[in-house]
Amino acid sequence: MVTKLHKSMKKIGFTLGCALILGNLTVFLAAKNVFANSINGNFGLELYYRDSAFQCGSDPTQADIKVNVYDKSNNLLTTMSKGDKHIIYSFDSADDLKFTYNVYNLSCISNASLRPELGSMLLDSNDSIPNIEGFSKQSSITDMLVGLNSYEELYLVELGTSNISSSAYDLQDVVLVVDNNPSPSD
Ligand SMILES: [Ca+2]
Repeated sequence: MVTKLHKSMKKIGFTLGCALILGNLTVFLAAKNVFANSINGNFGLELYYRDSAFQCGSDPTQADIKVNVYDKSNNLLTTMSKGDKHIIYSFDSADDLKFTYNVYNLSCISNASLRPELGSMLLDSNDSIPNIEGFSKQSSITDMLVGLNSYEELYLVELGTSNISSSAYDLQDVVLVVDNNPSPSD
């Protein structure tokens, strides 16, 4: 009787122990999932929608472009307007994200149209910035970055044409700056 009870207690203890270990493992895995690995001790990234320049032909009226930020599973993380900064804790690179663009305020594109990305470039801080003039006297990528002290990555977007020899292919229709050292006080 005593032995039987003892065995039952041991079994319960074993089951409880397994449940606790599994519980901890689940918490651990969940934590790993939420916080991306970081080499600098800070988690996540800050997106900064630095600038945009997009217009209809020679009409200098500028588009208002909203940037929708998704993860690779198509979960919408945020929608940004020019000048916005947004910290995302779950990812460490723009490479982990997807973007779509809604265009407003242009005569040649109906309001709120979803505009496809026809070209893009993700640069590290060590990469040289493409030397491309802005279309129809728009600021170039380099102009748009004047005064910016540092960044981890730059995400450059072309929404006008996929023809890389066209003067409209200026990769500054949307310029996103990625900081991998985000601080909530920034
Ligand atoms: Ca442009």
